[in-house]
Amino acid sequence: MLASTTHLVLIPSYNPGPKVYDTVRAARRFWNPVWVVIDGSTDESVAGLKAMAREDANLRVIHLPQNVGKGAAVLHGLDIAAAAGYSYVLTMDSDGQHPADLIPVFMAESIKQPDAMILGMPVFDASAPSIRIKGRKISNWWANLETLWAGIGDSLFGFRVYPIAPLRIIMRRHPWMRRFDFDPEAVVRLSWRGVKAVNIPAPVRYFGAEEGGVSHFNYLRDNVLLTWMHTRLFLGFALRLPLLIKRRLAGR
Ligand SMILES: Nc1nc2c(ncn2[C@@H]2O[C@H](COP(=O)(O)OP(=O)(O)O)[C@@H](O)[C@H]2O)c(=O)[nH]1
Ligand SMILES: [Mg+2]
Repeated sequence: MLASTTHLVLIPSYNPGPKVYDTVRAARRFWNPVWVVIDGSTDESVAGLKAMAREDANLRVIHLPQNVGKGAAVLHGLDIAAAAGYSYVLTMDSDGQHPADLIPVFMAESIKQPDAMILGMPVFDASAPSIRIKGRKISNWWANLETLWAGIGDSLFGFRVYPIAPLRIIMRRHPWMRRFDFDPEAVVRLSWRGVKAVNIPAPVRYFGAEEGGVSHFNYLRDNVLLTWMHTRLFLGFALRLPLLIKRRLAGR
């Protein structure tokens, strides 16, 4: 597969467990190039991923020695991608939960609609913990209110194509968005900047520990973080309300 010069796959990875190798291999099968940002992992994936990159010129592994959080790890990748001339990244998790086979579909949509962000709409199977689905509904409700129902299908799903330039501007201005609060804050703020959301259904899987599933979601810590994030966004929403109403009335 010829390397894209505009779109790359960016995988933030923090102690991802054994599924990381298949995940990266699958991403490479469906896209070229693929970059992994190792976010201060302390497991064997550091050596394992570096070994994979030595065998594959189209897989780049960027190693952050300290854990900085998902948002900060993605931003690190965005800065390097922008310097290398890329305009879009498809972000996906390193733990096998996201459907690598849909990468070409999401990328094609982004190429067709270059002003849009392409968002995965999670299709859950029976493996999804109901508490996570409920929490998601709350975050989605807030994100839709904060954007006056501008079309965000899912606020939290990390399988999506972001335009790099506006996202870097937003992240430089907003020092939060560095951890688990990255994905929802990114879509809401991009929507405020006029970036349209295109939603595409994408299956998501939750693996049990016995299948090699790993999650670093901490129910209390991350829900506090998400609540604080929506409080910030709600204040931003109140300030932008006249603009958002004007846009809605103009049908944009
Ligand atoms: N939770 C967490 N994930 C990180 C961090 N840095 C990078 N990630 C990556 O972000 C993705 C989502 O994290 P995960 O723990 O799987 O969250 P979940 O899928 O919502 O349960 C994975 O690819 C992680 O490897 C970090 O500091 N914390
Ligand atoms: Mg996960």
